[in-house]
Amino acid sequence: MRTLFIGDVHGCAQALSALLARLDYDRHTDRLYLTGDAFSRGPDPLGVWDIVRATGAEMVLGNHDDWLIRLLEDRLSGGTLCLEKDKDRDQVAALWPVADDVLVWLKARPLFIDTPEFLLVHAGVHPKAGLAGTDRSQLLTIRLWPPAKGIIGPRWHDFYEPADKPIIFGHDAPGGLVVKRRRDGTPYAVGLDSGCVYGRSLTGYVLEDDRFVQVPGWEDSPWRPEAPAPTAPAWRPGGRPGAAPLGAPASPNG
Ligand SMILES: [Mn+2]
Repeated sequence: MRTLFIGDVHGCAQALSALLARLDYDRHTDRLYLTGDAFSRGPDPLGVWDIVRATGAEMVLGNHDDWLIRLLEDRLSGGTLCLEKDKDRDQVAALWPVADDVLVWLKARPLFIDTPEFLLVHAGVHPKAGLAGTDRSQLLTIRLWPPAKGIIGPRWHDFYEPADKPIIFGHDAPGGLVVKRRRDGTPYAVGLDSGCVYGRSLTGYVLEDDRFVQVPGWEDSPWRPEAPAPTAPAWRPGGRPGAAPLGAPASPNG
């Protein structure tokens, strides 16, 4: 039994499909977890939904998923909220044939998944107070620490004390891939949003093997990166023998 994590897919069904193939994903022997923000912004949210159903993937709720719940509820009750922005309108239109099912599924997504082997959240946790001291908004959107708006500055995980199990998260495409390790080399914080929808890459992580696998993101992405290239994260390819990422771009944020 393997435990697989995949970063923010954002409607990039083709990349998700390619990554599952690269991971040799097998529904019967693998547990699959997504970091949230599955559908929005990208070219094929309906294709992502098909893959979610086919794989039985688990997922924590992301801030875009939270907003999608509002959009779908509004539209299903005759509202026009989704018409205000192109990306919202397109996403709801693509998912409309399965809107009822998607809504039921999204509303059942937890804010965190806490197991003996890992803690999975979308954005992060309060670095001092831990999960118990983290509110809903922080679980969905935290990036910087001390808390601030924007995308430039130290991250919450820069102040996070290693726990007995790794915390896995997404949400921070500007920050890119994050791997923080203890002195013995084992990871205690793993950030998997490598900017798939911005044309960078989609990242998977195999917990038992401490192995990263990447595939190219949305090639025709019209979205510019949210920020200039950030400083390199604590990226250590080959932290263990055989742990080198497959298909990693020349730059961890590339
Ligand atoms: Mn997010």
